[in-house]
Amino acid sequence: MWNRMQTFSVGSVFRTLMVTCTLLVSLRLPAEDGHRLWLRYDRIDDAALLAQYRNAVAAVVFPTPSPTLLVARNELLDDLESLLSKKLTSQTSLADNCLLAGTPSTSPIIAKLLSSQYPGLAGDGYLLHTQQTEGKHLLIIAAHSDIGVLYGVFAFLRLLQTHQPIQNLSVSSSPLTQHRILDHWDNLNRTVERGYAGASIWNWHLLPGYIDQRYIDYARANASIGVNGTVVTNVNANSLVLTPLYLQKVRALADVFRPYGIRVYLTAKFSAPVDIGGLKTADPLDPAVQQWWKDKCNEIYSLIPDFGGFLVKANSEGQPGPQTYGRTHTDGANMFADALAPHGGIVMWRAFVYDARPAATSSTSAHDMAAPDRFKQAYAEFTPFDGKFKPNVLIQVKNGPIDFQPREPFSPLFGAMSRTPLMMEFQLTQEYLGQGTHLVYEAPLFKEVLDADTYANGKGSTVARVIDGSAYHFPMRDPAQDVRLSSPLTGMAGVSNIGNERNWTNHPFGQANWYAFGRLAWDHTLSAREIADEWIRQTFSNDAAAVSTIEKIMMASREAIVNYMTPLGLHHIMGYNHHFGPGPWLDNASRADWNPVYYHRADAYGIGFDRTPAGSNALAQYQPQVRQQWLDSNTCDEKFLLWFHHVSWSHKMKDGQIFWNELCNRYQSGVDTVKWMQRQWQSLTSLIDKERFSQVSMFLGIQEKEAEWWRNACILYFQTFSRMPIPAGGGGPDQTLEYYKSLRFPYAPGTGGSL
Ligand code: GCW
Repeated sequence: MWNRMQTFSVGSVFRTLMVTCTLLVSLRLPAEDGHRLWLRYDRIDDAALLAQYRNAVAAVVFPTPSPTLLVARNELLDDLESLLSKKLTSQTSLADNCLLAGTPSTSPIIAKLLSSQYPGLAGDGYLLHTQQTEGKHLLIIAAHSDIGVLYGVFAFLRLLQTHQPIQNLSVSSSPLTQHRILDHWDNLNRTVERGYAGASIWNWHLLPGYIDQRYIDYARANASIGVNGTVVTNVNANSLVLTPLYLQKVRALADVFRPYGIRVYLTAKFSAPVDIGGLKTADPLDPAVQQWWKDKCNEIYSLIPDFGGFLVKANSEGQPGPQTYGRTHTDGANMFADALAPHGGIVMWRAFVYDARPAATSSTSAHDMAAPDRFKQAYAEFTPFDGKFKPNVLIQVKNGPIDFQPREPFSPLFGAMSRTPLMMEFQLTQEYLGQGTHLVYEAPLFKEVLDADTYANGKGSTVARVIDGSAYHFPMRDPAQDVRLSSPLTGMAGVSNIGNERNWTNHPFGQANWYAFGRLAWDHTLSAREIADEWIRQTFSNDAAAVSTIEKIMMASREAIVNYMTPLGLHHIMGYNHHFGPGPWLDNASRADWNPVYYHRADAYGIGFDRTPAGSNALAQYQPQVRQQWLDSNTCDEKFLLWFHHVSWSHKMKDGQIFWNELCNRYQSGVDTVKWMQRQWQSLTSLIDKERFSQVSMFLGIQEKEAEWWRNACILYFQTFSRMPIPAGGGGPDQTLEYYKSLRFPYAPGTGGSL
């Protein structure tokens, strides 16, 4: 060693020093690799505003008797330092223009304020409030709970990052759903089912010894948008995660997340007592099986006292479940509920169930167009059990009846389970929305579902109010008081789009979907536009032209993808298994309801799935007012037309065109919107950092090509039935249908090699 060191020349030492200095300098540059998400906290670039903010926060009083309050204080001080270029420390005595943060137990001023002026502030809600006390101007961030203070800190920082006034604040905000959870479809081998952002961020092999900084960054990002739970494993579950070796790893993650108010949940494979427990059965009514799960829960809680509970996919797509043993969903869910209840855990039991029978023994052969309507199956399986689940069970329902399509009507279950708490499941990862490369802002999709009226308890029983409990437990929330009067279990889940890509989501705009999910789970009354506005300001820039241009792109993007993939109510016509690209011609999957032809039903007469009483009558699963609005093909909202009707190619549309021409025009307009999005983005060259600008430009190029591919392939294929010419005005297909049919993508991402 010594000899080798002796061989260093002065020159090489100098070179090493230079390299080190250059590295240090470049590390200090604001790298825009996207890792910072919406938490950039760059110095306020408006001089007047900067001066105003600096004056407004002259001092900070922030006692920290808990790990969460310590995280909150550090977050506040660090971010203020970078936003304001001003170092603040927490002091003990109040001063003029002082920021005071805490809970009733850390400050008598806060105790008085909460009881006198905000008596209704709920659980983890927060308030931002300014007042004069003993001649001093105070800016108060307060909550009843420590985590509420952290939420308040992030809300305050959001005001600064989005350049809002902070002189006179009287903001209070409480979450409208209790469980705001990211579902990771991450496997223990680090593949991610339907993941398009690299490998899983959980490095199971190195846990528990190695704590990746990203786990902390992840917790912080989630806390900043109010997410308070994470299911770290795939619903297509692996019992191994419940073994002692893996539970130690899960515990390490839980320890990291705890100060950020994030609980860890696991997926429970129904067959675990057999897989890892040495039992002969996993029958939920067998006392030995029940005891096994109770013991397992005791073991988990001894390691992770705030463990959240289990998410279970049972008797769906090959997963075992209670029906494997001749039992019901209630038997299965309630068994877990009993094991978790003593510890305060919950069960999220998925309603994504469309045929318990394995494909091989299914009666639904590949070509059987009379096979049962998959649309109707979750309702049929679950409504008989309404009111029969234990109180700590939530039924987790996907937003639509089929599977996260670009557009679906809301799942009829939302209007049919008045005695069971239902949890929303949205998909953030873009399995059916252009996967890793298409810019699609999903908040308009989420809002369309949340704002839909189920009429389950009269007009105004929107899906959002079913989810937050207020549709049935009215008056649960008094908006004047911002108070929850009663509290059944409520929740919203988003299937994560996060991977180990440096920028988390691969496409920089994927971050917006993660962000929007958290914000809507907290407050579903926010509009998609408001959320886009605040996300853009924090993520890119407060420049007015940048904000308005990016907002226009985002707001147009969801309708664009509907148009170039599945306009007018088409659904499930993508490639088999990997779900990449168009495949409307596919008809040889092992089950009828895995085939695109089963869904679009194109023939010489027309196209679409008749779900009226003349067809499968799935419409009967909706309340009469909803049914009525979709029942007649002449009055049905055209965006859902082919979801419910088989219409002729010359069906008269509301704008006077025949259906075939409208279909072609929609495909074309989807492509046109993508081209427009590209032009808009190009106008931002000088306003966006180089790295993200060129990344998004390249992705938009891919999106344009794929939009054209979808248009060409679908129009050529459907034309074999309509036998009508493609109307003028649209770009024509540049290849034959045979060419499009011949394309294969054996290594398309997201299947984890498991499909
Ligand atoms: O969307 C479909 C996916 C499957 C997924 C399943 C589910 C996790 O294609 O990959 O499995 O739904 O939600 O269970």
